Amino acid sequence: MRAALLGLGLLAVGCSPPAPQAVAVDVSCVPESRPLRRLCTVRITDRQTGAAVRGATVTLHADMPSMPMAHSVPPAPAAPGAEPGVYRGVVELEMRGRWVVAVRIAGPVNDQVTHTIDIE
Ligand SMILES: [Cu+2]
Repeated sequence: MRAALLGLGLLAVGCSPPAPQAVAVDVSCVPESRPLRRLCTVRITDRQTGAAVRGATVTLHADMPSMPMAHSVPPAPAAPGAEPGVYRGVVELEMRGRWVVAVRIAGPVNDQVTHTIDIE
């Protein structure tokens, strides 16, 4: 009986947004056409099943930690590609130096990871 009640409790917790560790998020960014343009690829997989996470809304928020309030790069959407669970978007950075891209994920899963880009 006690175990059954505990089980119900866990089910109730399951209704809240999943913990950040529910998904694995892999981010890579490569130069694209212009020096300050980066094409970022975000791959989202379910940690438990390894399945690709489809239907997520992914946005890329770039900022320069060393220059608080100095930049306001508009968030760039990362759109789903042909491969399930893979999203791509382009960030336009504004100067050389270290940038941090916050990758925000919403939809079937909610998570945020950061990715550092150094532009020489
Ligand atoms: Cu700057």
